[in-house]
Amino acid sequence: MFTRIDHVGIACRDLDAAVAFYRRTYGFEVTHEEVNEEQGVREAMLRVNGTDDGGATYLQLLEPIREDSPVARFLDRNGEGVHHVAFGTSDVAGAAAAVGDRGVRVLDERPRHGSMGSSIVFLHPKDCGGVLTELVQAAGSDDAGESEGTQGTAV
Ligand code: CMX
Ligand code: CO
Repeated sequence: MFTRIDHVGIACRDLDAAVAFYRRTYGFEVTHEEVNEEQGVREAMLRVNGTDDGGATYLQLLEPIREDSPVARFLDRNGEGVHHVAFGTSDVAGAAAAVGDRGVRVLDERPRHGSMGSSIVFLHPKDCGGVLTELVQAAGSDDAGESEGTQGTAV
């Protein structure tokens, strides 16, 4: 059902400073930057491995764009640090339904828009041993296609 760690999400106060740290310390480069209004973040994706087949792994650096966003609340409570882990799947709707059937609260009724055209769903951290968990279907790796697609059922 899950094929890889898609990314680790890291909350930061200053995205440009965080990007500079990861570049200078590890040599990671930004492959994508965007503002996701719905999620309330400005974000950068830094590719850690080199595959181009939808199976890559990233660090996702997250800076809040408004005070009432999940990342802003996280920073207030915890300061900067690891915010979530994201597992990759080729069918995010099917995977979310399967995990939901196992008693984990799925926070998104239907997949939402994520980084780089992906489709994403979050799971409640209190049902995941304290780890905010995201399920990700990369763009183009689909059984199900766009965010609202549900025809893929293979999990
Ligand atoms: N990791 C682990 N636990 C977390 C957490 C996190 N990132 N964020 C909140 N919690 C915990 C809190 O510590 C709190 O625990 P206690 O009740 O023991 O104090 C509990 O969850 C509720 O926290 P809260 O601050 O009252 O609740 P929020 O209103 O912040 O909601 C959550 C928490 C997970 C439902 C919300 O953050 C959410 O919906 N997240 C999903 C969306 C998201 O995070 N988007 C940004 C990333 C976008 C992307 O990756 O593309
Ligand atoms: Co994420």
